[in-house]
Amino acid sequence: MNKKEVIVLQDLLGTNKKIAAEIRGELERRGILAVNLLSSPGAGKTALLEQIAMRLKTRAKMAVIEGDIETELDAERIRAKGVPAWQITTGGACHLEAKMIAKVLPGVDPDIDFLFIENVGNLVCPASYELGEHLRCVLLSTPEGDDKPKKYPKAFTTSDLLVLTKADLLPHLPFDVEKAKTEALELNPKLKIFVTSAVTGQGLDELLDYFWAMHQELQSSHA
Ligand SMILES: Nc1nc2c(ncn2[C@@H]2O[C@H](COP(=O)(O)OP(=O)(O)OP(=O)(O)O)[C@@H](O)[C@H]2O)c(=O)[nH]1
Ligand SMILES: [Mg+2]
Repeated sequence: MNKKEVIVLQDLLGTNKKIAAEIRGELERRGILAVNLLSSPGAGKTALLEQIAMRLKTRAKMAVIEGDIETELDAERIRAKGVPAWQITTGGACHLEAKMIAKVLPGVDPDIDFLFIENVGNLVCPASYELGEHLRCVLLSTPEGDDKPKKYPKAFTTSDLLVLTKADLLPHLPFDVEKAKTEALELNPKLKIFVTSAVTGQGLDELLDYFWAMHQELQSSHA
């Protein structure tokens, strides 16, 4: 990257950060906790959101913003669970940016408790763009391999939570949960780690309790 390109990128990221801060402020005024989910394609972001939608229904209100390069498929999956969902199609871009969220936000019910944002499937670019989230959650699925934290560090160093997904497949895979946890924590000692399965439901209640506690904390700090 030459000097001019570096300056353009810095400007872009600076503008993005500013818009993200405005979004965060607006969500806090509304008492909404925002969670940005990022992972490689197919790690199970939408499957996790479907499970969250089914479990959260009785105790809270949520909405989802879906990011994909093409199609409305993920938003349709979420709507099928009775949860409002907005689809952003980037038409080629490998990540969501804060200005895309800002466009959708006026249409989102101001009385929800949680806004989940599913980023475009990519373990690299989404890590550089804040979207106004309070929690960034990186997913790593067991078929991807336990070496991914070391190979794609930024997604792990910038996240608050690591969700190891597809735990039901562990008996069939050489994925070492302790190794993945240890190496992720070496990169980011503050990571909260959950081991989950959208098939068996493993770890989902613990994850939801954590989201709920963070929502309560947000509400009490902005009361
Ligand atoms: N065995 C198993 N399969 C899962 C689990 N979670 C998701 N899957 C499967 O993994 C595939 C991808 O899941 P998605 O939820 O679409 O993944 P995604 O991260 O949203 O994918 P993109 O939006 O394309 O990036 C689907 O076939 C799911 O059924 C799980 O916990 N266990
Ligand atoms: Mg998806």
